[in-house]
Amino acid sequence: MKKILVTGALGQIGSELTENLRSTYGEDNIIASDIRRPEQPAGIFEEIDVTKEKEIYEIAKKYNVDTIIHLAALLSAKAEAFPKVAWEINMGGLVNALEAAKELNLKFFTPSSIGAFGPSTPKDNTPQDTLQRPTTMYGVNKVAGELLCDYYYSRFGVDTRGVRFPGLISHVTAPGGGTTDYAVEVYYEAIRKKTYTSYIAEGTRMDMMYMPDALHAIVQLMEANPDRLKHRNAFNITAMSAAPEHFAEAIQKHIPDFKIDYQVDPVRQGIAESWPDAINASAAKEEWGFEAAYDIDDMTADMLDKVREKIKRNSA
Ligand code: AKB
Repeated sequence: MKKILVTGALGQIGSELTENLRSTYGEDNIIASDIRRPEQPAGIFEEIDVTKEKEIYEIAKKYNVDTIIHLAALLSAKAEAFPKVAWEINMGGLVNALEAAKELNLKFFTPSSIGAFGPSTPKDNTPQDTLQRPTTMYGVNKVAGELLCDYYYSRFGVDTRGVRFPGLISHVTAPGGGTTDYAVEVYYEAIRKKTYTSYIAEGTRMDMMYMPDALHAIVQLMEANPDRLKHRNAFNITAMSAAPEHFAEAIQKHIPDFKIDYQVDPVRQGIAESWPDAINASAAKEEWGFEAAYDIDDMTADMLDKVREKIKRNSA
């Protein structure tokens, strides 16, 4: 990768990835884009509505990029609330981005998710290649997206790559509209109130990952030797399998009087129960050396420090 266009650059992954890529590949080589302009743009920024057929193509051409990292999408709970909009953004945006990559001969990354699995998928040690019959609009989009990326590779030779992200945890930009968002909220509430009411039930395990590992995985996969990639798209990756009480236990090591209670949201609980408990990431390890650096304790120590500093800064 030398010159990269990032869509959805103001989102949870995009905001950190853009900074990370700028420090690795150079400020002038990263074109951030989103549907709205940031309040304080830093570096090159372009407004792109991914659902408009030619907008991605035109900006990619204008800057002569060699790679698109396509992140613009609605997350699972939002997609369930607005299924038709989710189809338009998640699928319409993806096909427009892939078309741009095809026309301009670009490398291409887009994330899939553990949401691409469904209730009939094996729940534990979920294999890389397995049954995928998701029951959410987000899941339908993700499976179709995985297949579409495979198709653009085999039919048109576009160098498409991607991972299935678990829930991502970060202290920089809040996620919005996801099922796993509780795993970010819990840290803010632990610092602010020493208590958190979880909308996901006790005992509900899902795969999770700290954002630095997610960013590293994107770059590592994009720079991987293509000859070693048997799967290319939708690699299972994970750092931990955790339920709300595991976050509480990790937080209590730093804030002993922290308490968690539960007020379950049936929609997000239903989505969570349709996803795997713990996926198997061996294909990503074998084909491009994926490895997560943070477990739940390392992540919790760092999150609590960073969130505490942030809250102090914002209230100063
Ligand atoms: C969500 O909860 O929708 C996302 C995901 C796991 O894809 N964080």
